Amino acid sequence: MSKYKWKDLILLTSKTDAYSSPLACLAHIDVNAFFAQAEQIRCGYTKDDPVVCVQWSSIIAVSYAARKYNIKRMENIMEALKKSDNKIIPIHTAVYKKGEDFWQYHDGYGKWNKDPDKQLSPEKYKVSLNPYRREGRKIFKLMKEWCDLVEIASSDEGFLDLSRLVLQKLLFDEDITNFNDDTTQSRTIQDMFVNGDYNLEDNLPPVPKYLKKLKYEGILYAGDEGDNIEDWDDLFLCLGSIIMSELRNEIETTLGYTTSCGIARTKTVCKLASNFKKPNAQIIIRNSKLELFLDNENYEITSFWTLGGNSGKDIVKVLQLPSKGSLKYIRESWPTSSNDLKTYIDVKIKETIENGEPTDIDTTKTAILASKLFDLCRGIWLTPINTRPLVKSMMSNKNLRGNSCNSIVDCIQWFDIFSSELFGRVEELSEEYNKIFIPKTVSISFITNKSKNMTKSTALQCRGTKIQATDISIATSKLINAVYSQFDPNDSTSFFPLKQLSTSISNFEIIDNKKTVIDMFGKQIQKSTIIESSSKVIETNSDGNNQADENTKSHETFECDICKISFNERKDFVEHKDFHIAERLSESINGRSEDSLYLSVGERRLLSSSKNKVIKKEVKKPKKIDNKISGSQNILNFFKK
Ligand code: DCP
Ligand code: CA
Repeated sequence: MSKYKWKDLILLTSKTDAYSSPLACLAHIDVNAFFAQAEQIRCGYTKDDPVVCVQWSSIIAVSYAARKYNIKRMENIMEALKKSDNKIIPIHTAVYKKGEDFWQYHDGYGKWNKDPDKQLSPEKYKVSLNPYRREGRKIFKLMKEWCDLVEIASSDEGFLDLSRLVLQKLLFDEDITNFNDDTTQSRTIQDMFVNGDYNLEDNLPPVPKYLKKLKYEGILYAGDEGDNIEDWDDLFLCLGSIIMSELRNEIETTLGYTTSCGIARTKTVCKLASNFKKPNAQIIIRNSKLELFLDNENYEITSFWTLGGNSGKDIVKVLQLPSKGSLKYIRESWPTSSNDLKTYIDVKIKETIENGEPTDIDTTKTAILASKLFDLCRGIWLTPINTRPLVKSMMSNKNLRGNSCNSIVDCIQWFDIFSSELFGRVEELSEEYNKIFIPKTVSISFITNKSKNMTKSTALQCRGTKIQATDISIATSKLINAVYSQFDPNDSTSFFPLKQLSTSISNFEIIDNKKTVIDMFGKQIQKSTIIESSSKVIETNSDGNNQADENTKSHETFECDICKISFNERKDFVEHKDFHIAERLSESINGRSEDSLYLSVGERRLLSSSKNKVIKKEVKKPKKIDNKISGSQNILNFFKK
């Protein structure tokens, strides 16, 4: 007889509960050196070419071929080139150019290029990660075509619940069912399942001999010479390894990416296992080898991704766990249940607080913590696979250097980029869910020259059936204009140059003709409140205090501070302001002269000192370049490829 019951097997059919079955088969998959591989594939290099992906002067992803030169992430590209005797191949990320609303690659350009015009300075450009998001989406799309439950954990990592796939393979895959050459097995598990001939509390029959002959794909951790399939949990992990090998092969043959993968019963162990051997490998951890894996590979409490930060360190300190062998220590000190561990945690927290030491451990949740630690150190902490949570907000940000944002026009030029980027991301979201997403709120945040953090938000007006980049850029331009107009015009240096600037959109309305939002996202969605069209300024002082201030108090009359005309009706005044904004936007595109109404003090001084020189910008003409993108419309077409 198997030690598992029919109910454990039947649980695998449930998308929501399969993770809690001892027969669950999960996987974690991680793309190797993701950004570097994306560039290697895009530029037609091979896996043996030592490609590195560069952002300004830092290396942000290192291919495995380049790792042979002992190159590390965040290393300076010039030093890395020297270290590798110019063997590594640097490729800069795609960039937006200030004043243009599309990203493109400038291959060959970067810090290492001797021509100063080809060095891609952060003052004039903004990095675009769109190409990696696009590649990531292609990879996840393949995963989702195979598997009914995929959690996108980051841009290049995902968890898969293979439980239904393995069950299906066992019951219906002819390669497996016809594998039966054991005629003494008259009542196979397949027949019993199909005929409903079982009781949930009954133990499963033993794994038939013919199935025990199946071979794992990949590296079986601590695999034995002989019998590696003792019970149904092993068999399911073995079937899972066959499925993941096929899926990873398909990712590599169709998209070009190598991946690393971990296959086990729980997400935490899958994640450790996929990291165990890189690149291009998969590791299977049987339930019977979980503790061996954790102990022999020297994992600690802080090795788990949920405890990798300060919370893990806090636990080790407060519970006075050994810095090495913490998992074995917990297992051996509290062998039977988590209750004693909870008592110990409570005592230690009390001592810590009495000693006046800070701790972030929640004293009201020590039972949950004890149970988590008890299970984690045995490799059986169960966590569900969640489909991606509904996005709440999106941000596009730029850390500004020098004088790269020294006027309202500069702000508008950066806002154009942010708007185009955010528009692209809203489109991606719409494509992913096949719904229309309309952000209802837009905010700008910035840090002034005097290090003042400010955020200002407003309702986002969508003038068509879906949001457009210009809706966002107009709203953000209005916002910055409103804030700037409140600053003392004689003290423009306290405002410009800005040190940081960003746009965020949030409060998404989701439009679907057939389904309600609740149908689509269940409890994840909160009833959205649509913000009134009044603007709200939240200023953060250097001491961190927030001061909220409604800037739309009612007045009897409204006066335009640009042309000094008065209005009795607020709506007429707003319309009039919109006219100025439109005019200002037009100037930002077509150039402006000294007599413009919209010059800051600094700009006016600059223009008059340069003897009526007109700041002239070329009218935007999207360029079309190989594998490069031009214009938001084309970005869309590119995504649809
Ligand atoms: N990334 C980044 N800055 C960081 C971490 C990551 O820009 N501090 C980007 C570049 C990476 C990608 O995210 O290519 C994925 O991050 P990973 O941590 O998965 O690292 P890699 O995929 O590059 O390498 P590995 O093969 O070790 O997973
Ligand atoms: Ca990775």
